[in-house]
Amino acid sequence: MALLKHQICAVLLLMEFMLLAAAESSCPAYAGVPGTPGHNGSPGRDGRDGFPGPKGEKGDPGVGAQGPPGKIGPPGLAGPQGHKGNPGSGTGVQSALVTRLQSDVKYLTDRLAVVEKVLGYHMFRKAGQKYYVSDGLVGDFEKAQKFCSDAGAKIVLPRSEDENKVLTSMQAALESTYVYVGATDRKKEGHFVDMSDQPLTFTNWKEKEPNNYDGVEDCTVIYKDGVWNDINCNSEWHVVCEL
Ligand code: MFU
Ligand code: CA
Repeated sequence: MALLKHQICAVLLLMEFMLLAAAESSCPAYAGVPGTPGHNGSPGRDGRDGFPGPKGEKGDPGVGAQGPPGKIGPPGLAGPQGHKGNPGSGTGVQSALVTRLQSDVKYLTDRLAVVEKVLGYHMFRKAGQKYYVSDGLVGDFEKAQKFCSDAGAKIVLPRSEDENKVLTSMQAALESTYVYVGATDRKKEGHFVDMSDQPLTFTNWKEKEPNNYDGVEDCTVIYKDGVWNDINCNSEWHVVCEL
């Protein structure tokens, strides 16, 4: 009897299980009361990078610090011979340096004074270490001499082919037929000297000149093409001085 009771119970249990399984799969059932929402999950992983954006506007010029200085340039041409130095006091390198600087400052100060004087003229040209200047004055040789000496200068006298070329270019700019040159033979006919009575170290006489035409030509002029002619000292020509 007890065994039968056990068997019946087992069958009943099996049937209940089967009914429950069938109901769950096919019968509408009451959903029940919703539970409370769960907690937020932890943040997901970072997404991948997006596509590049559009190009921005051009920026303003920078105001950063200046770059480093460039490489040192090639050496310049040799300058003119320096002035005689001051006697040294013999107290070593510093004293020699001061002496050298004093001499350099004097040289530069003197050159600057010349350049500033040159700037006062309407026209000027550099001819080696000299400057040729003109204010467009026209006059006889006496007037030319006075104009130049009043300026602390001398009537122009080219001492080389290069200087002669500089004067020729200046003459073209002045639009003059002749320009007086500082050479005369007033003291000794046929013997041309400079304004300090020294013999000429460079001349550029035109062919058959100087000819002392009519026996009255003791002064010198330069033509537009750069050649020289002796002429009388009373004619009025353009005046150029050298500093
Ligand atoms: C030449 C020059 C003179 C002058 C005369 C008119 O002589 O040497 O200086 O210019 O011409 C023939
Ligand atoms: Ca002549």
